[in-house]
Amino acid sequence: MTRKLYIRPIALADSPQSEEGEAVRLGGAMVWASRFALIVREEDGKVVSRERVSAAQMPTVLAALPADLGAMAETQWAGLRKVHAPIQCGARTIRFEQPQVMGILNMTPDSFSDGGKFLDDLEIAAAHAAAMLEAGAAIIDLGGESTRPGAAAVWEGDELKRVVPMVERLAAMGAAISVDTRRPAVMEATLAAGAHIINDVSALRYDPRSLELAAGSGAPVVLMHAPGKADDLHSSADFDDVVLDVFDWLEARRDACLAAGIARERIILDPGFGFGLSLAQNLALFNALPLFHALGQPLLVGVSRKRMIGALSNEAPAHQRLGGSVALAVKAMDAGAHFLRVHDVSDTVQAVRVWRGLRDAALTDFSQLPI
Ligand code: 9MG
Repeated sequence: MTRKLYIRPIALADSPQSEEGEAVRLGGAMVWASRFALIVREEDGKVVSRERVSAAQMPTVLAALPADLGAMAETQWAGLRKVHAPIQCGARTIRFEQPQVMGILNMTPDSFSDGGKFLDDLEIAAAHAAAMLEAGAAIIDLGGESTRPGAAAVWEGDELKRVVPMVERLAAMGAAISVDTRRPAVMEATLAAGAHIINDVSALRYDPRSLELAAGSGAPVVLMHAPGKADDLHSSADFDDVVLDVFDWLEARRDACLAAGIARERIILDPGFGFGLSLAQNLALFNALPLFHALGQPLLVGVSRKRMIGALSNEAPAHQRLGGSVALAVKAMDAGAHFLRVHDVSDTVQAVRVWRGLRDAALTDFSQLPI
């Protein structure tokens, strides 16, 4: 790696009429930014310069950069402002101008929050999925293998038995379905059964066949960062700078997927909160979410009921982390996240609606109305 440049939005606004002058819209979401930090770091990971630049100054500043940084900067500047095309999930169209809620359905005995609740009873699981859809979930994310720290790996045959019948039920309901799996055989069988999206917490690294399978399927893929090897996603990493390292990692995985033939419009990126990160690293990454728009892909955030909330709230157990989950969902929306992966769909959808109402009002000119 030679030296690299990053454009991090640092002043966000709820409308283009920012106090600080011209603002640009991030990732086609209802979020604008008027000021940015241009960060340069050397090959050894050291940050060597940081410069504050306004949206209005950006074209001039970028044009004056040396060639090696200029091209990178132009790509990121375009990525930050990219409006993402909707994705089609069967009859459902998922649009990105407002945050979309992805409801979690774990058909596992051991997931950290809802393990064992749905595994043995398809009817209870189907009723829970139907309730999440009715409450406003745009997508159901179905998993048959727990990704919590220390969870035992599942035999592929068992994973298939857990998820395929449920995919068929969800497809019959007309749901948009993503499947949380690391195994190409599970991806293939669930897509054939009616699933639409692959959500792989190993970012298609666990099995080398996944890249080819995903490319051939034409399905959208969620690539999540995890610092560990693909079979140990929770091992911690030695970061130079957690934010910039995760950015580089996601960029490299995105590029590997593009090289394997996955279309750009089908790639969704996810910083992977809670996977192998300390509390301080999770918080730094969360505060830096707007930077990830520079990768030019829709962003997914999964923090629902995670340990970082317990760590900040007197070790509250997973089922008592609703307040923290909604607080982080709102912060993620403020940062322009396109998808929120959550357990508590109706509470999160209510937060999305209130947030959206505020944003709509910020875009409305009330000056002509009587006081
Ligand atoms: C399966 N799973 C658990 N946590 C997750 C997260 O944060 N993101 C994604 N994409 N999947 C997750």
